[in-house]
Amino acid sequence: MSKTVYVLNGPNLDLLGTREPELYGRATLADVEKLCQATAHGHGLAVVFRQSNHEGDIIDWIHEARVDNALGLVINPAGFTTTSVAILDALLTLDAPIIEVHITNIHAREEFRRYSYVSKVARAVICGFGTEGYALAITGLAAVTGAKE
Ligand code: CA2
Repeated sequence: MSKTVYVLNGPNLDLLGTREPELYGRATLADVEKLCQATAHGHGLAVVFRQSNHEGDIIDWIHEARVDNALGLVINPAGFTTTSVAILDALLTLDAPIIEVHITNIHAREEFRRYSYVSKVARAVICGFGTEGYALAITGLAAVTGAKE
């Protein structure tokens, strides 16, 4: 097993910090990447951080995480959460633990946001902590994999 955590972000998260700050906060995706890097380094881990608006990219990166023997995978599937059997199928090929993150509390929003295909295979789900949820996910991964320092 490698010391690398993959952090994958789905559609529209490239807009983080530029639109709807009352919902998603003011941190940009670049800020979130820095937070993930700092948190991972604190546990002696490395991060591969990616975002795409295209489902196939995310599926390819999940395959990459498997080939790379990633320690774990953190994913905010965004709008693909509720629709993507293809992302679920890719995640099913991973042995490493998967942590699902949502910036907002999806259970306190519209009903359609509550159903998640990804939750079927997630070791844990973090939602509602804003972008801090990414740091919590990496610390949680470090704990469950025994990498916590
Ligand atoms: O709360 C989350 O992290 C979500 O995964 C965000 C998704 C939404 O579809 C999920 O239900 C919950 C939306 C991501 C859109 O990101 C934006 C960021 C800034 C401005 C506009 C959109």
